Amino acid sequence: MVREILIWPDPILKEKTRLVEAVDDELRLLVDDMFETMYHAEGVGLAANQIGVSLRLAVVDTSQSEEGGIGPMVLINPEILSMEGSIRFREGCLSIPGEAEEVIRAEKVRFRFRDLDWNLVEMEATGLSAVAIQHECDHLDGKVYVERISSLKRERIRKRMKRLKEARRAQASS
Ligand code: GNR
Ligand code: NI
Repeated sequence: MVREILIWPDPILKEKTRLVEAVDDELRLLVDDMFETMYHAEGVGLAANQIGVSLRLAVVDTSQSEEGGIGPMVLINPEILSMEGSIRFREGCLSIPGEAEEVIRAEKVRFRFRDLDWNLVEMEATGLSAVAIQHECDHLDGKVYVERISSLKRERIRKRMKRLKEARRAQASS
């Protein structure tokens, strides 16, 4: 099922998510919905709290967007172990539709997560994949990329998101 994606700012997006304790059927269904929602929106990643579920869980698939990309991949309780280098990348976010801004990120990350079989997996990523991992881990810590840009740009985006939400509310009630 395609779920509704929360638009920033939203109190749920600001909360730090809680660790996943076990994989059960409910979690597997949630993961299915996250992939369906991400592909429907043509994103390269999606964090659970973007669909209103405050769990440390994300999906990523950069395989169609860059050579040697990663995914489809489920990240349960992901954490970044180390970062290297620097890259300026124009980021978008499904919770901030129609916007994109340059953000400075690490060019290479080493990260760890559990997969659906509860195996502990350690991996390295570079380029877009590294940016996506950092972007999703930010979400799971209650942070979005606009907190890494100038306040002038952020406040401009805040106004546009307010108008977007008002337009959607008007649409929904007509
Ligand atoms: O689809 C997405 N594209 C993207 C582009 C550049 C940097 C990060 C991203 S992640 C984003 C999907 C999303 O909002 N994930 O939380
Ligand atoms: Ni995002």
